[in-house]
Amino acid sequence: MPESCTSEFFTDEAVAIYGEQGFFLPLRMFAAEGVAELRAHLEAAEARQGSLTGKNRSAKYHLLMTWLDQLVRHAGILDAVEKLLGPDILCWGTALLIKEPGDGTHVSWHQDLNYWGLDPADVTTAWLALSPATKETGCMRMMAGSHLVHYAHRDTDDPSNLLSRGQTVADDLDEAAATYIELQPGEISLHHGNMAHASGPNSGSERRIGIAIRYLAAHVRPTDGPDSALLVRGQDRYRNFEAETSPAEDFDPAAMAEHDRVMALRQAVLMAGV
Ligand SMILES: O=C(O)CCC(=O)C(=O)O
Repeated sequence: MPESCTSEFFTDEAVAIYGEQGFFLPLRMFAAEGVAELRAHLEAAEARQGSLTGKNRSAKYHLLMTWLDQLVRHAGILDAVEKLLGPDILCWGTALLIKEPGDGTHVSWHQDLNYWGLDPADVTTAWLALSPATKETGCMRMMAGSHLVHYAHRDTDDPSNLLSRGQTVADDLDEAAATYIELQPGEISLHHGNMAHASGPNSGSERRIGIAIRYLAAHVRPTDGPDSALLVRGQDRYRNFEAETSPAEDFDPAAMAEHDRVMALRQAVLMAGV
């Protein structure tokens, strides 16, 4: 795992900004060599398995690949997350969010906690850019302050929407007020689980590669049936989630069997109420 940069850190002022707007960016985590190393791991996995992206944004690939397991435990990322969630932290999911140039994929306006079955809302996503995330390549857009509001959602049927059920905010949003979450390779943004966010298609000429890591404070509870998570820092005194285990090797048979089992739990949660 590459060294993290120590030149920038998540200051108390930055934490206050996160509290007000529900997101914060950028935090530089990796220098160019670190990004190249992570991207090489990801592209080797794609060469082996085929596309790893698609609609399953909670796919938990960190339970299958050792480099991703190390990334979700990365001290620099966890130091920032700890300032938001406290010392006891679970990783609930990872998603490889890749948009190929011109593939038309996008993400409609949504709030993650509307359908993740988690309470209370002490949930944050660290989104790491491994290529430029810009307006052109389809970076995320966020509505400052929307983490304090609950919007009604409806499901839509759009195959190019990366959300599993095309979940979309049903209320009118003032899209002109949205902030573009532009990131350079090696930078992360952090966003609250209730943040209203979306992203447009990639009209650039290079891949837009993001890795989203979903973190929970250990006191969060699953509300829609049994669920599982991986302890990545501190202690789990609550045991609200079945404990997940890290892979011994990439795609080893035990890890694949465990992944199948916990993804069945997850699928039931994500489809609850459909
Ligand atoms: O990567 C994107 O464009 C959207 C990501 C997203 O919706 C999320 O991380 O919650």
